[in-house]
Amino acid sequence: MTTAISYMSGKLRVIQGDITALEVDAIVNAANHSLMGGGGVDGAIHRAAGAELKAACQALRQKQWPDGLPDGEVALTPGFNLPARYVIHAVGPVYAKTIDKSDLLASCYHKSLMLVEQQGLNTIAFPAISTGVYGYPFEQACEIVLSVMAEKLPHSKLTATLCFFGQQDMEAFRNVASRLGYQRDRS
Ligand code: AR6
Repeated sequence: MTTAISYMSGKLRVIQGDITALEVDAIVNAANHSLMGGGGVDGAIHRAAGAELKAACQALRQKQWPDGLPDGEVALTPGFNLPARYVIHAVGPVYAKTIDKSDLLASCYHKSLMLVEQQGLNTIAFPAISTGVYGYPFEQACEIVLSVMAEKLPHSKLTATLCFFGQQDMEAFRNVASRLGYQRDRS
């Protein structure tokens, strides 16, 4: 885990590491429609949370989302064996060159922030949703994330963490933020 860098007067923290290790109120999972787990960060979260997480996701499917969780939608479960109290399962869009799905990716971030606020929570951490198996170009995804955070965080008591798995992703994020004029906080 690297030292965090911060933006937006400390409301947005950016780190490199494993999201399953974070002691925050809620971590966001880059899930799929089925909510039954998968590879990437989804697999890591299910492994670390334990079998109860899958059972909670099955219950969500039965009660609320019988046809699966749609793109851009989010759903809450406990974190079970994770240090995080809750997991927010968000389904990012599969990238397609010819269809603009930026609203669906923004929706994952926006709805996750709304959900933690509704729950009265203060801290939330996100992985880079859709930028792995789902193929969303990393820099485009960073632009979307920054715009949601800049719109939402200044008016909220939340602190959000972006948790990038690789050092290269962390560097790429810093470059995008700098290109778009987001200043790092002075430490
Ligand atoms: N902590 C933080 N970030 C991680 C971790 C981790 N432990 N593991 C991977 N990442 P992906 P998607 C990063 O593929 O593109 C799954 O099978 C990874 O480096 O996990 O939204 C689901 O079930 C990348 O930057 O999610 C879905 O079917 C980011 O997490 C599908 O993949 C997202 O990569 C979702 O694809």
